[in-house]
Amino acid sequence: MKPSLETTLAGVKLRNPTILAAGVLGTTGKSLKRVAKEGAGAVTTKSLGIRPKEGHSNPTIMEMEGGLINAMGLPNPGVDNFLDELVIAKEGGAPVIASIFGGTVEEFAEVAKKIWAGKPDMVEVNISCPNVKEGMSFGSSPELAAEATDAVKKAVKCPVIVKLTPNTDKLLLVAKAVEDSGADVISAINSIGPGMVIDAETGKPFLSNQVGGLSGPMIKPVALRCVYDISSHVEIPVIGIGGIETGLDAAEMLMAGASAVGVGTAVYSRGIEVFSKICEELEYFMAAKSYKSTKDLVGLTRR
Ligand code: RRO
Repeated sequence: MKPSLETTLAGVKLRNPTILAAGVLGTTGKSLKRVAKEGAGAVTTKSLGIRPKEGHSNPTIMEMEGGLINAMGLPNPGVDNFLDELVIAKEGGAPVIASIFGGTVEEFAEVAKKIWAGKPDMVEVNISCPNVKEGMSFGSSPELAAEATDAVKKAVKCPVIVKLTPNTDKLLLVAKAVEDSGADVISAINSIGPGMVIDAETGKPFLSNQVGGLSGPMIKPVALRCVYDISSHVEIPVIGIGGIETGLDAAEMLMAGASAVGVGTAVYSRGIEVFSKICEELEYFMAAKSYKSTKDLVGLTRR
């Protein structure tokens, strides 16, 4: 019998554990629908704020050995302009996760209230953007993280995911604080940084923002460690993100303690087919090792 890839996150059923991570192909309903049709278990929008934002000027992203560095600066159409996009995204048939961002607790609450009108399946609270000042302060303060979580929980009626940053020494305090404030799921990690790339020709930083966040295979060991630590510390499920490109990467992340995996940078390296490829490879690995369900893998490293 084929192994089962189904997974459930806070009552939301996913046909497989791959999730389009926030920030990639997530600014239109059409692209989200396409990713869902390509086989992703769920799709996440680009983080949406209270008003439209252009983001930083180019260059905002650079390919490097082992992944990417980015400082997009939260370019997004604004929550009000995204409600129609959500309708289209849902036509893809996979659960839609709306990622939201706020500069203050009140703004988080306001964006959450607005996005709830579009009935996303889940809301992800981005308290971890390394490229805007406010992003980092929420993600590295247990108190602020708890307040943002609580505000969003009160504004929506669907499960709430909180996305954590690895760029803090308070990771586990933040994880516990958001769980205690009612978060249903934790996702980890956002990009690592800030990092800098210098152009030797000019002697200047490559990115217009000077610094940015690292993603892709180069951050996988950090992501695995964070997911292992977080899932050992809290009861709620974790979505593991960071360097997942193959079925084996996904298996390792599940073993570290994740219940599902986010895929972002690998869309650039393996194409939009990456979701079905990961599932095929994961299924092959599980069959070869006689694992019947993804549940058999979750947290295996700790058992
Ligand atoms: O838009 C960005 O610069 C960005 C965001 Br909001 C985020 O959460 N993580 C990231 O690497 N870039």
